[in-house]
Amino acid sequence: MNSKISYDRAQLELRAAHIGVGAFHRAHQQVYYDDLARLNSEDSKNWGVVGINLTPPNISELHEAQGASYSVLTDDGNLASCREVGTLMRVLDADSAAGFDWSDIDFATLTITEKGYCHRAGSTELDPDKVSADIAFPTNPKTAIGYLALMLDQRRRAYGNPITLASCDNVADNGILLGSVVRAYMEQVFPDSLAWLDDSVTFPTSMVDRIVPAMSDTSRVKLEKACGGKDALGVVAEPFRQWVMENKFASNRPGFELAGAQIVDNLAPYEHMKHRMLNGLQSAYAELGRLCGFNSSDGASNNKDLQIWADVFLESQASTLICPNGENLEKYGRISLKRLQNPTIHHPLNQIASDASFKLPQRIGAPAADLLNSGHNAEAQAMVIAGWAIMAGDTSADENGVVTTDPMASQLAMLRKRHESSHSDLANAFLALPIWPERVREDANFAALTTKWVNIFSGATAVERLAQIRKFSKE
Ligand code: NAI
Ligand code: CS2
Repeated sequence: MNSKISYDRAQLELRAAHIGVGAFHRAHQQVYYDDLARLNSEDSKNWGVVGINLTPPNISELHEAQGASYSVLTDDGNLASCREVGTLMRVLDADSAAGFDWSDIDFATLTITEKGYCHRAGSTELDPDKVSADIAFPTNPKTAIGYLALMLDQRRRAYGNPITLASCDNVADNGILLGSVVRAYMEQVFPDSLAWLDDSVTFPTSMVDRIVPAMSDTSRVKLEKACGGKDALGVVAEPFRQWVMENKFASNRPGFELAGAQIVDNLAPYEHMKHRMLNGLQSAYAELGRLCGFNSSDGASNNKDLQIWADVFLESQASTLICPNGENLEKYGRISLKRLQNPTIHHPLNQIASDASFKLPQRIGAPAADLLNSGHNAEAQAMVIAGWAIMAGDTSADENGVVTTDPMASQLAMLRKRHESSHSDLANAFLALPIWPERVREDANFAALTTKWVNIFSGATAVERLAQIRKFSKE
């Protein structure tokens, strides 16, 4: 099926913005905007979006050259469906974004990656070292936080009208985080705008979900063949998508609920469910799957031993959750595993393992702390951390050239080298990183279990590791 743009794009008005026009944005938020335009409903049909990329790649000219539209191919192994998206009206790079007039923008989203918030991993605190250059030269910001603060102070406040800034990144409490780092930055650089900021800008938290692996040459060929032509911005994604947004808006906003999004007062249960079940399993397979010789999510999740382990892991993760309204955690876990088994979404484990220092705190550390606090041993979580300790900082490429990157990569590689002779020291060194909840860092039994699995995994073959994982799952 190939669904072309059916609405009059001349009706679109540049009323929304997005920072971080990556694969996920093009396959997720932008599809909701396009759905609204197709619905042609009076109060939401004309939301057009300006995209801003503050870091490479610069896709502005590509976007313009292909007529400001692109395709999204969704495929679940049974049905492939292609749709054109036309609501991304312009894309600006950092230089052109500096001069962009935000006066007509009511609503903005961000997907700038877990490390784009200039915060301390595992917290919502601004890390001053990561914004020191912007603090020194505030009118020439290089970070998203510096860019937003300058826009709010020098453009938005001047017009006085409120704005909603919604993070859509996979970080814990993403709206609280964005509000915290923007306010901490403005306290130092634009203190006279703080009262206006508190009155006129909101930062709702979102849970966003759709598996959108980085495009490869193979997926690009598949998309262009299925969608009928050259498309440098097209993306391949799974059919599943979900967007749950906190009901906290300062300004006019698109009626995303008309396109199936959920607007809720209590977002946390939805975020924790997704971060700990779907994302938690992805990260668990990124660590354990690679140790057992797999390089993709579907490869690991189709292995019988790792499926049986997933049941144990997901049950322990689910036991730390409050079930969100309308959800069933046991069913959500089954669907999560099924989604990862989708053979058409080749999701490299090295990509999922990237930025683990910013991902594992909410996916593994937080549930482990909750389990320990409720008297459980959190051994499945200890296994994932042990796997990370053995491989963190390893930048070797997989068979498709995909490498794992992490802002802490050199520090982690040094820890591994320094402690390669002692499994206990390696486990304790990783558990001492300031990214984990205190309960995890200080629990002697959890440290002993992490050491146990570092010892089991180190030096063992993939087959031996799988046998040990199978044994654990059956205990
Ligand atoms: P991508 O690599 O295609 O795009 C990354 C985007 O982030 C680019 O537009 C880049 O300009 C921007 N960016 C990167 N580092 C930045 C920084 N330090 N400051 C400002 N902007 C920066 O990645 P993709 O797939 O679009 O994912 C982006 C984020 O979306 C993820 O990190 C995650 O938080 C979130 N997400 C991704 C999902 C996926 O399946 N790919 C699903 C759910 C959420
Ligand atoms: C993945 C996520 O790379 C990763 O960190 O776990 O991008 C995951 O695919 C999405 O959160 C799914 O919504």
